[in-house]
Amino acid sequence: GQELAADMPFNPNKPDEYGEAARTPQPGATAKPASPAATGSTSSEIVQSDKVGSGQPPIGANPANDPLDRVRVDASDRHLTTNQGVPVADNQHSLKIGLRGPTAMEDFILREKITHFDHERIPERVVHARGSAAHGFFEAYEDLGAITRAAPFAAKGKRTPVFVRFSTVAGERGSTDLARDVRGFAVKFYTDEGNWDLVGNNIPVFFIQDAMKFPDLVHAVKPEPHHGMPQAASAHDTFWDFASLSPEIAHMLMWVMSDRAIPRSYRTMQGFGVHTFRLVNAQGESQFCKFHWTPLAGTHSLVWDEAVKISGADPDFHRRDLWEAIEAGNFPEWELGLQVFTEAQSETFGFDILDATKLIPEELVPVQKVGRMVLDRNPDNFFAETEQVAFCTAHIIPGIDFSNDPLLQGRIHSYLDTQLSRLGGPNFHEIPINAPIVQVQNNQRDGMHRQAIHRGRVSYEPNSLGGGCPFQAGSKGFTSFPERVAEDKVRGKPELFADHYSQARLFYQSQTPVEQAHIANAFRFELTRVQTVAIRVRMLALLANVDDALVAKVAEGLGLEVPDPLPLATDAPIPEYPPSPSLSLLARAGITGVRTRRVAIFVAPGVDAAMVQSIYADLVKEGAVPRLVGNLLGKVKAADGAVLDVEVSLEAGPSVLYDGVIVPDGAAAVEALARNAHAIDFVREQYRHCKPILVLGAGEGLLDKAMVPKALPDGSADPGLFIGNATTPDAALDGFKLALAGHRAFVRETD
Ligand code: HDD
Repeated sequence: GQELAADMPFNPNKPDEYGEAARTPQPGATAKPASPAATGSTSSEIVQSDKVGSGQPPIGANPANDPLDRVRVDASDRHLTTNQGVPVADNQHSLKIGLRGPTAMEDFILREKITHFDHERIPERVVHARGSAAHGFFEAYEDLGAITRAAPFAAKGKRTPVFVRFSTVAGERGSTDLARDVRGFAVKFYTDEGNWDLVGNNIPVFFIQDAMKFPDLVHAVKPEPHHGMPQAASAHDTFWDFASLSPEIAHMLMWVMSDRAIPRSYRTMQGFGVHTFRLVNAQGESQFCKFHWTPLAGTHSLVWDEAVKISGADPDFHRRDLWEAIEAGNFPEWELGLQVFTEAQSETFGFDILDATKLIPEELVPVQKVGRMVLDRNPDNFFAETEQVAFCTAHIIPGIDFSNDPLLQGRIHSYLDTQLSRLGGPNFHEIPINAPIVQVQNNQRDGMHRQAIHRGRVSYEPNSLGGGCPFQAGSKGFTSFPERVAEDKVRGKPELFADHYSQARLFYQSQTPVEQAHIANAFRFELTRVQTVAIRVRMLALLANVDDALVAKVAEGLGLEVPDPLPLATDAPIPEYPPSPSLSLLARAGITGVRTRRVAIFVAPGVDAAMVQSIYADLVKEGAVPRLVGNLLGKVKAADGAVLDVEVSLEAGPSVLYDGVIVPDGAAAVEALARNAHAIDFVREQYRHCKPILVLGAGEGLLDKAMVPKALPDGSADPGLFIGNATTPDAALDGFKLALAGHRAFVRETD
């Protein structure tokens, strides 16, 4: 097993962290990672910038990383020092007056170490506290100069460095990755015209329409304030109390109760900028735009029972998955799509494009693919990069502008404001992960933790003593789109914002029956956890405006009658939409093949070693991640006398951590496995969670022991179950791989 595992690819951008190189001390206190060109990295193409301020940093290559080299610290082969650089002889014993006496006040080494430790936490993000991030690049497919002057789209093939952080919303920093929740999808583009942050989610709409309500929403979903429960869960009274009193939430609830809220991986989620933004070209002409990220790996999710169990088996499941995929050289990739439309077009839509609870169906405005994003390097340090990165919706660049979406307008304030307390002051832009790759020059001065050493006596404008510098960039600089506005100052919202249900209905009715069933089950589960019956009833009254079949199913699940629907907030005509297949997760298969799918191959004494080795090698060749799973760690003697290493024990690697299972031939092995409840549970759960199962020769016996049905209830063949004989396993293996690529056989679902 270990020999085969050594064949696995590794991240060529980090050669120092593997094998012999990892044990060889680096020269110098600050080690420069080997350049991508030297390591043969696939992302090493250097594209020279052609925009304002160009000529300075080359764009491309394992981007964003070179500017960070100046702060990367490597202590290999170096002695210990204090923070003042004083060599330390002993930092394991405090300074005492006699070995059994009191500690001396003068022990500055002890005091520095403890003081630093006492202050090493910063406040967690008020939302999206738990996240994982990676470096990579964005590459434009074409020059979009006709519609935007934004730097990343300036030329075909141009690469712009990015840092991307994925997150859950409600849970605290140490909570599980597997909560039913929206996932954050925040992208920082380090462009040659400054940083652009596209701070989106994996769902294209939002819970509320106005930033004014955001604190209410977050207070409702976070743990209840009297006892601090539940952690990372919306299934409690305060959330559903708020939801049932906020009909504008209806559309978002459909998405959050769908499998979108329990992704299989960050690598298999779509991302969305949510709001309508503006694109502005060099002539100052503007169109509206929605941003879409589509994963090449397809859109795949977990099933709820599985998510609950992974929370116990590996609460870092998504973090680990992202990390391991990048380390293994399976760089996750998304395509960026734009929905571009004019103001005149938007007036025909029948909904308001400033309403963040509405999406623009792809049938109405097609998504135009304009580039791809590849994540090819893990951070070196979680705190310095992933924790300290500060995304702000206010960070836009020439060529991109805001719309008047009142949710977006409030966000423009909130993100900058929150960094002041989270990162401790107004100089957070100087923290290396937040620093733009272009030079920053202005007359802002001082403040906590200032790093820059500004030269000269001029820190004001206008000035003559500094020759008028830094001078304004004029037409090359950011210019707000001069939208004409002449209105009364009022608190309120436009009439079209009051249609809360037509797009909720569109989403639900665009789902496949399997997905619809999962949505109904999720409502049932969440509302079952709610203790106040009146809240359950009010939620049903809300759902009664969405879809009759849905509300009937949820009501039945709760043992309640369907109540009268909530009164509508508008009698204006409501748009009717034909179903939009692009809203279904199952509609986006993505790349076919088994790349990055995790497969457990059961081994126990007496297993057919040749079969195991050949299947293992075959799966590795196709980019899958096979693991030899057995009763205990250690050596296993195969039927032919060969010895295999068990890589993971059944106890440490339960079914929910694998996308498929293979039980090879070997009567004695199957007998040994059948005596272990973990093995029986494993096979049963693979079956229950609709995952592909391959049994070969005597391996079939484990299905019998686990009482797994070998056909569907109507007698037809189970499309995810493959039973092959020991001598010619190839056809069954091929079928298994095809099913693994398709992910799940939902026809057998019984939950
Ligand atoms: Fe927000 C963080 C996404 C509405 C206020 N938000 C945050 C992050 C993401 C989003 C991905 C984490 C960024 C990271 O990884 O560091 N938020 C959204 C989306 C929204 C949205 C897609 C609606 C379309 N957010 C929203 C509103 C407000 C905020 C309406 C306030 C008025 N969001 C914040 C915040 C956070 C944040 C409090 C917490 C930590 C941070 O900003 O840096 O400012």
